[in-house]
Amino acid sequence: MLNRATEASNMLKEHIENDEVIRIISHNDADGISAAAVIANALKEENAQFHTTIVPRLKEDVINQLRHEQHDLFIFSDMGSSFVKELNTFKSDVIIADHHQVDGTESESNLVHVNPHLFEIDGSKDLSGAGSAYLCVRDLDKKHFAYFALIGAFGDMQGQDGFTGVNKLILDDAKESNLEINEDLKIVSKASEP
Ligand SMILES: [Mn+2]
Repeated sequence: MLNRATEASNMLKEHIENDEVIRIISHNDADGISAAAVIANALKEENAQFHTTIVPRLKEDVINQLRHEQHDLFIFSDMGSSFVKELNTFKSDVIIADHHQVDGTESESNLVHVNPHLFEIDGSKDLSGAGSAYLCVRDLDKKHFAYFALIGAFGDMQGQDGFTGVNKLILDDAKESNLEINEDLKIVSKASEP
């Protein structure tokens, strides 16, 4: 999983060095917005340009619209794993950083697919979309943005009884970057989402 994320980091690095506008598409929930935030903040820190769009769900018409945009790298976060077949046909590079179910489609060489399900990791409890997105920038010396991944995970109702799996690794990154941990009110719960 971490090796796959490193492949994504390397792809990202190459496009940052080429000074391109990197295209980010993400989901409109807490996890998806946190996923876009971690990538956008990482890019901003690298003085890279980016264009982010938040969509309620990825549909074929959205993909077909994006296909005609002149970008060399598209990043789909907290979505995209069920559209590998369509995204394989993009002429540009593509990174998918998702945690939803995968359909078994193999990725073409221009597509890096980061998803816990590909590595038998539970994407409903051990890694969120924001977590997958974080792993894609982690190698760019971005451990101080680990908190976005935890916000995403929590928004996705993961870590209700403590973070486990890859989320735990991310929590350790956050602690390493001096994140303070306090007992406080839960902002979301499985029973209700005030
Ligand atoms: Mn999610």
